[in-house]
Amino acid sequence: QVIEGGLRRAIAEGELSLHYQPIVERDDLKTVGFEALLRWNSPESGPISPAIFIPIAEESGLIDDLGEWVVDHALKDCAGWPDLFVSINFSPRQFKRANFVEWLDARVAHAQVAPRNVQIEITETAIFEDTSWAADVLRELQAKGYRIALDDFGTGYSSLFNIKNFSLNCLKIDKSFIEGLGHDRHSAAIVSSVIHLARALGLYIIAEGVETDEQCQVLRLTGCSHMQGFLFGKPANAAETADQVQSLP
Ligand code: G
Ligand code: G
Ligand code: MN
Ligand code: NA
Repeated sequence: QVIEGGLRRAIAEGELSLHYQPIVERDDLKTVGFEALLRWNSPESGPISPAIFIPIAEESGLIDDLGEWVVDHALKDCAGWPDLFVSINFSPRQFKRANFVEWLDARVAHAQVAPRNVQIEITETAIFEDTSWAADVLRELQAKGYRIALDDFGTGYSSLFNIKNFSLNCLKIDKSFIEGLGHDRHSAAIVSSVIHLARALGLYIIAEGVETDEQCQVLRLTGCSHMQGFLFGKPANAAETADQVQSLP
């Protein structure tokens, strides 16, 4: 309740910000997009993680206002970049709002961003609770040109049924699997299988949490198409990101 009141004020009074982390392509490690990561710097408590306040926003209904704030700011920043995509996280409840597609389309049109430069990150729980409805929404979004990425792949109730039956463009392999590359044979086997599966299904892969050269090399050799992690860049604020973008080749 303390957090809820604080969050209401945070939206109104500019305590929120978005940080952007680069997503790079496998061959030349060129940046092709950024994931938007929400930050709340509370005057009383200091930085609070979205892992803590997003669930509270979901329960209290503040998630709609918060989600709108995130989408509008992410799109505004993306509009200033040269042909790079922005990857936006949506919680299950945001994704399930009535008229999600119309709502998003209106924001994207207003920001004058091409749908292909918008990647929608959803988790498995968002789509598997109400599969027929989610399937329709994802199909519609994909038809309009949005990129659909399944976030945290491998950590939830993943089932192969899901990736077969939903309109997806991308699987984001959770960092817990990448962490094990190089010393844990099971992680390596899982990562390699997921990469091959994704390729066979025509999906691209973003390996998350890449921190070492060794992990990067293993991923490249295995055919992973995209990577994200501290090795390529930490999340940086909008101004720093705009500078980074200027100096891209
Ligand atoms: O960046 P960090 O590791 O603190 O993020 C923690 C969690 O919060 C991650 O699961 C991430 O997906 C989620 N998250 C970050 N930004 C947003 C956002 O704008 N919206 C939603 N719904 N989740 C976010
Ligand atoms: O759930 P989601 O995948 O959206 O969360 C992404 C989170 O992972 C962000 O909070 C981001 O700060 C964090 N992250 C990004 N790159 C790395 C990394 O290389 N190592 C670790 N440990 N965390 C990372
Ligand atoms: Mn994510
Ligand atoms: Na993830």
